Amino acid sequence: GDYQQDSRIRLNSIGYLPGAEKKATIAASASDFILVNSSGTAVLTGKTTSTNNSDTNEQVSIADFSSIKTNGTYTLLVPGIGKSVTFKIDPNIYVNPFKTSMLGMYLWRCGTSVSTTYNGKVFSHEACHTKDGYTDYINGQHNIKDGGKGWHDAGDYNKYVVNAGITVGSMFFAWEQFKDQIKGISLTMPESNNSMPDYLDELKYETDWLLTMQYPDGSGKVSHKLTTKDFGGFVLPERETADRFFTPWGSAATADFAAMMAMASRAFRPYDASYADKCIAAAKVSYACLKANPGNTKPNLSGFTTGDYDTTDTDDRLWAAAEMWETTGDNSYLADFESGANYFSKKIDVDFDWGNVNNLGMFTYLLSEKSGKNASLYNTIKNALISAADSIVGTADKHGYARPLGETYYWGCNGTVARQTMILNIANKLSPKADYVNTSLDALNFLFGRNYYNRSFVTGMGINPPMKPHDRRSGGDSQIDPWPGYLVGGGWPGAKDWKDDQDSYQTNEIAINWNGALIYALAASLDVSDT
Ligand code: 9MR
Ligand code: ZN
Repeated sequence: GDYQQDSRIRLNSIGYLPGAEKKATIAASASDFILVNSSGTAVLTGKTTSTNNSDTNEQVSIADFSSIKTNGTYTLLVPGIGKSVTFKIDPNIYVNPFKTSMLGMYLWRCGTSVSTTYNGKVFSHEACHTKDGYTDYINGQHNIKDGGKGWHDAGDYNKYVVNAGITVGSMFFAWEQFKDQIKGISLTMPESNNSMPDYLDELKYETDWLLTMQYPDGSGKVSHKLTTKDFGGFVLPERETADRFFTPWGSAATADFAAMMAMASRAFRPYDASYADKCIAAAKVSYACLKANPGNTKPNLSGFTTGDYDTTDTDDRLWAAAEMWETTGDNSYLADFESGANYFSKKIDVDFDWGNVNNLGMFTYLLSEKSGKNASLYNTIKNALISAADSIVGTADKHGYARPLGETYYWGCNGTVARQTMILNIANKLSPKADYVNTSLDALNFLFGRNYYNRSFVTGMGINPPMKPHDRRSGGDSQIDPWPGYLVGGGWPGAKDWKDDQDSYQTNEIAINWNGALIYALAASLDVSDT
C-alpha cells in the first residue's frame, strides 16, 4: 500500500542499538506492524499489544521489533495508519548526539567568543561578561574580582554554583564510568589539539570558573552565585552589560564546591597533576569551612531576582564527604559520610535534581574500590539502589511511552528522565540486568521522539526538534534555528503541556543540569551493542 508518514507512530527518531529492546508507540488502535529496511524489504511483521496510557489519556498500540539486530536504516509501517520517520539500527547512533550535546556545553561558555557551524548554519557570539564580577553587592562595595569562564546556566546568562553541582557531578560520573568510550571522541572547542581529552577540557572550563567562586580570604566559603540583579533581555550575551555580582556564601554551594573539586582532582590528575593538586587543596579548605560551620547557612540573596537555587545542605555535605574520601583516602571523610548517612539517609531517590545530590554521595560510596566501608551500611545502600532501579524499570513498563519517570511532571522533568539513567547504569554495574540497560535506553527513546508529541526534545537533533527554546542567544541572534545540542525542560503540569514557545520558560527553557544528565545518558549508551 501507499504509506504516508504519520505522527501517531512514535519512536526514537535517532534509532536503536542493535542488541537493545526496540519498541514504538502507536497512538491509535492498530493490530499489525511491518518493519522494512532501506530496500523496502519487510524484515519483520508482527502484532501489536494494546494498552491505555493514562497521563495522555490515549489508547495506544505497542510494536516490538527487538528481534531485528542488523545494522541499517528502517521504517515502521502500520497498516491503516501510515509509516514512521526512518531511523537506524546501529551501534554508533549516539556518537553524534553525544558530540552535539557537548557542543551545547561549549557554546554555553562565558567570558569568551564562541562559534560553530552546525547543519550549515553559523552560531556565534563575541566575548561576553568580560567584567565578571563585582564583589559584595550587599555590603555596598564595588570591587572587581576574577569570576571569568564557566558556562551560562540556562536560557539566562548567570552562573550558579549549586546548579553547577549536579551538572559537573553527573558529567564526572560519566567520565569515571565511561571514559574508555568518551576518551577518543573529538569535540568542537579551541583546546581540541592539546593533550587532555576534549571532554575534560570542557569540564575544566567550568572548574576554572568554580575556583573563582571560593572567597579569596582563605575561609573556604563559596559564593552561591555570580549574576545580574535581575534577568536580562533576549540579546546575545555580549550585549548584556549590566553589572554582575558575587553573592555571599552558602553552605550548600560550599559543599557542592568541595565535592566537585574533589572529583575534578581525580579526573584531571593523569593529565595535569598541578591542576589536580590545586583542585583538592581548594576542596579541603572548603570542607574545613563546612566543619567549622555545621549549620545550614543560606546565602543572603536580597536584592537579586535571578534564580535562587535555594536548598538545604544535608545532602550536599554527604556528597562532599564521599568525594573527599574517594579522592584522598582519608578516613575522617569516610567517617563523616558514614555517620551522616546513618543519621540522615541510607537511600537512593528515584527522582532527583539540583536540590538533592544525596544520590551522588551514595553512588560514589557504592562504586568506590577503597577498603574500610561499613559492610552493613554498604549493603543497605546497595539494596536501596537495586530497589530504586527496579522501581524505575517497573514505572517505565507501565507507561505507554516507557517514560522512566512515569506520570511525574515538573519544571525540568526531561532532565530527570535523563538523570535517572545514572541509577540504572550504576545498578547495572553492581548487579547487571538487561532491564536496567533497556530502561536507560527508554529514557533516550522518550526524549528523541517516542513521546506524545512525536518530537525530539533536543535542539538540532532528531524528529521535529524544538525551534523556539527559551534561550537568550537563540532569541537574540538572526538565525531562525535555535542553538544546537540542548535538552528542553519538558511539559508540566501535565503530559500534554509542553509548548515549543520562547515565552514558555516553564517548559521550553534549556539548562546545564538537564544537558549534563543527557550527556551522562548518552555516554552510557555510546556502545552497548553487546548487551
Ligand atoms: O531548574 C530550576 C527548577 O527546578 C526550579 O523549579 C525553577 C524555579 O526556581 O528554577 C529552575 O532553574 C532556573 C534558574 O532559577 C535560573 N536559570 C534558569 C533555570 C532553568 O529554568
Ligand atoms: Zn557570558
